[in-house]
Amino acid sequence: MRCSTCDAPAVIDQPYRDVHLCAAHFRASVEERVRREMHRQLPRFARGTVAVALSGGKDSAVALALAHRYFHRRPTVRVVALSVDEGIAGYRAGTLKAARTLTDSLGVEHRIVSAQEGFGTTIDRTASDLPGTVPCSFCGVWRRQLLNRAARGVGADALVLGFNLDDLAQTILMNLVHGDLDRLVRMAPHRVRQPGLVPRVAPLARIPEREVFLYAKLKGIPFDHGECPYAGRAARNLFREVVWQLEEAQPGTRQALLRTHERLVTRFLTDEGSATAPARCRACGEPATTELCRACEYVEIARSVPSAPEAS
Ligand code: Q46
Ligand code: ZN
Ligand code: ZN
Repeated sequence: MRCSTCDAPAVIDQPYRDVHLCAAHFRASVEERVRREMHRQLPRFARGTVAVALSGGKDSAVALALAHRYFHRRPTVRVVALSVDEGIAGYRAGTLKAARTLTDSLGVEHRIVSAQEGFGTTIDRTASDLPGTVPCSFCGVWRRQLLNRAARGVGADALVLGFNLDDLAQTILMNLVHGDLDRLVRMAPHRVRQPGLVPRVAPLARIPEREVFLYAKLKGIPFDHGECPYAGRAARNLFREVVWQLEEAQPGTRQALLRTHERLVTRFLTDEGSATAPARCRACGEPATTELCRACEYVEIARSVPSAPEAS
């Protein structure tokens, strides 16, 4: 296969655009899509702090590398990487190490916050105390809140997330299937400011997962290949499979889901004036749509069962 632009050997095909690209044109196409997306989601951002959520996996590593590339010529913009240690043995230590390798190589400030400090427990402990539950439900909610607090703590004006096109297409489909319009409107990337929430941007929104992986490989961006031991239990797996099958049968499905979402949000904002403004949680003061935020609700559930003694 040859590059559709310059005839050099192709390294990837993009069936949704019906083209093949060589390494140089592929890298340029990723960088240009991310640059445009960053500009669209953070218009005229020339001064302030941008936090980047960095797990140490490929997506967040590429998001940080490209955010650094985008902002590094603007000395008035500070980029800070934020990592969350949820307490997952055999997994998180490796990803945090990769995260540190990347921040050191870029010269980016790096802070780590933990579920233990924030919520007094870990995902491992919760998974063993509540064997019938899906650890990812707790993990996702707690991580979101820890990142929001940490981003506020460093005075961030925006929080960059490594969500790629596949992630977003899956989330959109999940929320549609669950009929959860509120969550559909509130999901990142954020179009309106919500009190107490650092606006989340997703510069990889137009980049399919396999292209993020290839870009990281071609650029030699360090990331950890490990898989979380709880990943097999995630509710998202079904939607990953469904989106993948739809994309195979009908290239461009993921982009179509993204466009549908953008139009729905536009329509919703026009009709309602603004996105649902969250109130504050009565326990922790973080933004919440109910009296008690979901992070605190999960802390109460986790505390309601006596913890098994720690293995030594
Ligand atoms: S870390 Fe947490 Fe993921 Fe592990 S427990 Fe699930 S959500 S799979 S990104
Ligand atoms: Zn080419
Ligand atoms: Zn709360």
